[in-house]
Amino acid sequence: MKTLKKSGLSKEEMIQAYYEVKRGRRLDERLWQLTRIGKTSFNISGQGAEVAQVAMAMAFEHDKDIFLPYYRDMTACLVWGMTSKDIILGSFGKDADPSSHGRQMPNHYGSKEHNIVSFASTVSTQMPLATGVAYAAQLEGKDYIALTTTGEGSANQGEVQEAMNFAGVKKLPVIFVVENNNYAISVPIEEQYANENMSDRAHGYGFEGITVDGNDFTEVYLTFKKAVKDARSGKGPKLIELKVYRLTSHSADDDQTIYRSKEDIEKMKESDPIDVFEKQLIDEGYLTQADMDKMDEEIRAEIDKATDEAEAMPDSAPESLLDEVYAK
Ligand SMILES: Cc1ncc(C[n+]2csc(CCOP(=O)(O)OP(=O)(O)O)c2C)c(N)n1
Ligand SMILES: [Mg+2]
Repeated sequence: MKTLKKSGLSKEEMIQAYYEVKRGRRLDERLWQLTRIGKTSFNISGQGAEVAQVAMAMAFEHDKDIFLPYYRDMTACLVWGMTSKDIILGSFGKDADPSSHGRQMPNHYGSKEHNIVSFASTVSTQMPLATGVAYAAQLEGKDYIALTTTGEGSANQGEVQEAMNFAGVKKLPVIFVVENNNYAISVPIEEQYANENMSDRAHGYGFEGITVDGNDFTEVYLTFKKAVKDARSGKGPKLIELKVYRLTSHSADDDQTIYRSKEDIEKMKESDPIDVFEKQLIDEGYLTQADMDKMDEEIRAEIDKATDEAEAMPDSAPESLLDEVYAK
């Protein structure tokens, strides 16, 4: 594992990275809790991928690059500019939900303000859209790039081939990411694909594919920094496979102990990437345990406040049901 120093990030940036990682975890725990007590209907969780998502998102320019995420990318969306309250408003389906005024499925984000394209539950439909966004950048002669993510199971959808093929042909400024967490709901990777690495597929489209340990903050950050530089300078797309953990069940609607061994789950939880990141931060002198405890308290308070405020907001008026669903 690479040291954090090797990332080239300043101390302030590294502390910010930790804040984002921890905020992602605590917010997800809150969303989970809200489903368990029946206050919200659904959660799908990125627990285990926060370190990779922060390292990935920090390599982009959020005020101009366009993010087309999938449902586990909440932590990356936070780095891109969304707030805890934005996310919770969506979960409660409140009128002030910036994604859709409560019309989208919970945990399906988007923010026009922050260059995040709202996604569908229909897996991988964001991939051809990202190719389209990158094609627009090329046609307009602008230097923004598109980042899009999906899961390793969803990477087998037909439209992923279409998205990558066209992006390769036109050398478009798009970065495709597969967050490989070993499972597509209950189906393990041995039953999903026969190639060794998901990233190997990139060669068939004429661009580079890279597999990275998603628990290695510096490695992920530097890989994306290079991919961003290449895409912005006209060198075309990349496919980056992030090997990550899925610490929770697929979503609030299943129980992973039914299809995953106890040992597998225990082993994964023992090597939680946040624990690894915290150890690195302490060993390399960025933060002390006391600093982290204080930050954690502040994050918990921020999320409590966001939850209370979001819950107290009004629902959308029933007569507005079809507003903003169809274009005028
Ligand atoms: C087109 C389509 N087929 C099936 C589903 C049901 N579905 C939702 S998530 C999922 C598994 C996705 O697994 P993976 O791509 O590995 O992503 P992960 O959830 O593991 O991050 C499936 C089959 C769907 N949403 N869309
Ligand atoms: Mg998966």
